[in-house]
Amino acid sequence: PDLPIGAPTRARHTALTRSCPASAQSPPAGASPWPRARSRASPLPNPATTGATPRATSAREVRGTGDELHQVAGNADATLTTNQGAPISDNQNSLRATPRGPTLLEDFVLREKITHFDHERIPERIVHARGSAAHGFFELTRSLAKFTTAGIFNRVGERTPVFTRFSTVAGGAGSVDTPRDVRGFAVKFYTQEGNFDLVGNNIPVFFIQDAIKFPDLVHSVKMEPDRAFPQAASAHDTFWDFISLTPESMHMIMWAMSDRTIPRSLRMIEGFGVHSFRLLDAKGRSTFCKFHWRPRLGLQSTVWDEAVKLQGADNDFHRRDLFESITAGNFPEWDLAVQLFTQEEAEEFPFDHLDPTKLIPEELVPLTVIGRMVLDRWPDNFFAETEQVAFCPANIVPGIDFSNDPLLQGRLFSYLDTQLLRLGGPNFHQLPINAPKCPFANHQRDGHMQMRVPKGRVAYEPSSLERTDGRENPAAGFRSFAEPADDGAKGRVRAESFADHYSQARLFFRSQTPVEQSHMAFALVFELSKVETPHVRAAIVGHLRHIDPDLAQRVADGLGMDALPPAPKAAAPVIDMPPSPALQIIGKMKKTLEGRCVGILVDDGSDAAAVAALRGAAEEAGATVKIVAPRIGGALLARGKKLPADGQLAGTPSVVFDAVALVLSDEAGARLATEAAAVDFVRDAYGHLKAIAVDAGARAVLEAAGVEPDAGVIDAANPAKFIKAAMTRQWEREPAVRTLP
Ligand code: HDE
Repeated sequence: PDLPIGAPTRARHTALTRSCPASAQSPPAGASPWPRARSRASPLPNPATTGATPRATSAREVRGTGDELHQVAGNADATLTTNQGAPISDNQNSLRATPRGPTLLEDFVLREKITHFDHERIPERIVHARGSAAHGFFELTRSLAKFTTAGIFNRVGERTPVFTRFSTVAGGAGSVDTPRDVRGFAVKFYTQEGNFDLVGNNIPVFFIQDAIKFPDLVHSVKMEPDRAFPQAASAHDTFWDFISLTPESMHMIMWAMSDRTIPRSLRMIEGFGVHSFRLLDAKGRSTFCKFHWRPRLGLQSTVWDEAVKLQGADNDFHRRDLFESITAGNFPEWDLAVQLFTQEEAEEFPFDHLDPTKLIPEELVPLTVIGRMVLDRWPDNFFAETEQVAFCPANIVPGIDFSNDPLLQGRLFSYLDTQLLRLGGPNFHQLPINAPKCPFANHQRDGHMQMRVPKGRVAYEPSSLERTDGRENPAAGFRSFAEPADDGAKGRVRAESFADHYSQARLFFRSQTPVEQSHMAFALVFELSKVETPHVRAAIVGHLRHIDPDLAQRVADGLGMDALPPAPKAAAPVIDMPPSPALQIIGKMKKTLEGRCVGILVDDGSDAAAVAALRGAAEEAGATVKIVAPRIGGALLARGKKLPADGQLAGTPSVVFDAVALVLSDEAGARLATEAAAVDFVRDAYGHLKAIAVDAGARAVLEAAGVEPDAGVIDAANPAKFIKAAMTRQWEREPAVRTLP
């Protein structure tokens, strides 16, 4: 009710606070309208917990020393306390001088809660800020005992716990999951001899040859500093300007412009350790090693238009996909394979394996599968685990060693350095997600956020006073490879063997299928069309001439150039290597629906038997099926029951599926033919080269979408044919839906 100014204060107070549950305890008639601080001594009921009998001691029970502090699983019976353990009586109202008076500084409960909240964010990673992670294990299936003393590569059948984080590189932590970008693929193995971090990417090469260029590369790809856009995109002037002046990036650019950078799922990407590492045997002999992760679900990517539309449909598409598959028990799995080679073999390669812009074709050094990784547990808490995990290429175990790759050498410094800032001090290794799962002991002490309470007077070694935290162990401790020193002179130099920037770019391009080649040309035209500076576009096309003249011409035509720009001088002759089909995606796609998702669009009157048959066939083939309907409550099927929907049509476009089916009555078909979301559902599925099953009623939507039925558009009455088509993309359809350069 409207209250006249100057109305009795009691009435005003009651009216203004009527909706506040705690103040519903209006003072008894005749009592002072102002409850005194004293009256707060008895706890005010929290509407959410009224009725529950708090066990006042339980919060105290979980407190103790050491590790119990980390055990904070939900305890519904616990009394809410401050961080100092003081029980809290009222979590709804701050302490006020009078009910409508100022809040008191004295309110330590309020101040502690707000202070903690104010500090909830830590700096995000400068690169790879957006990531999703999961727990799992690595199981060794083939021993490398001949080459390395590392325990995890010796004991066949042993399962080592892992934590794996996938990430995009350029965007911030809150950016989207599906930009064109490299994906990080970082695995922390909690081995019995310490943590081994394999901090890789989904691309086996990198943009630059020397770590000193990394800040420049990253500054160029990040949003431009004066305007703060574009976020999470390489399609802008500064990136391509830097690239045009950095010919060593050309091989990586070919990968970045391929569909590898627009993956369908994190479960369907490969991972690479990129650099050469060394394996060391008991005698200290070294074998070079490259690490590869191979997804058991096969490789699969989206098409560009689909990746763009996914950004609108679901910012968290990859995170949700990983979460849903793991929580449903469909655990993603990768094989770990190695390429092993000797120094002598390396000397015969037509490139320098220490140059991180080069890969070793599988056809030259075959892959040997040595184990598998299964991700079977989603983290309990995003911040505590996925955000606070700190990977570092320098985390290595006895039996493995670094090579002299200058990019790797720089990385060995960078990660710990950045993590000291990001995680606030030198004790972040004590966080549960980072701590080794084997015993660890040394005399490092103190520092911000020290969680341990070391005992005794000795914090040094050697000591004759008392034996405390550990002694060195020459027999089992980490040893570096006794590499003979090169007799060259010290200097800021780039080895001559790093001079060839185009041959492997050519190898990659020429190893692709024609479809993949045209996607690369398309991506280059798209990205360069976003570049406003003509000389930058011209410079890139100039580089492409060394890689493949036909590619250069197609991109130049796509950009509307009148003539091919001049090619820059190449620092080394470009050589032709035999094509490596292992570098394709299409060649590595698995014809399967396992791990994929099929969407079935239904409405009232859809035929129950047809829906059941399609669903059964898709599930039989290993797919997840989701029902889409105009209303989330579902649809009343003909000759069936009400079928609840998993997604509402407007919020569940076909981009989130691998294949779609439409089962509609004639009336629903006619109605949905005028519904943009339904028409787009079909048009996009068609444009993104997906299999589409339709029944008679749904044909109206097909027509409204202007879709020309082809081999991938299948009668819903034939689920087996639909499933077969759904196991791949309809590549032959592509020329009908878009012009590719
Ligand atoms: Fe990283 N990189 N990087 N990088 N990198 C980081 O470390 C860096 C490189 C990779 O999920 C940072 O903790 C330098 C190659 C992954 O937490 C930082 C150079 C490869 C992740 C850093 C490289 C990677 C990072 C940022 C050039 C593939 C995310 C936050 C010498 C083999 C790990 C952090 C996660 C993260 C530095 C190049 C992979 C700044 C200096 C090559 C997967 O330290």
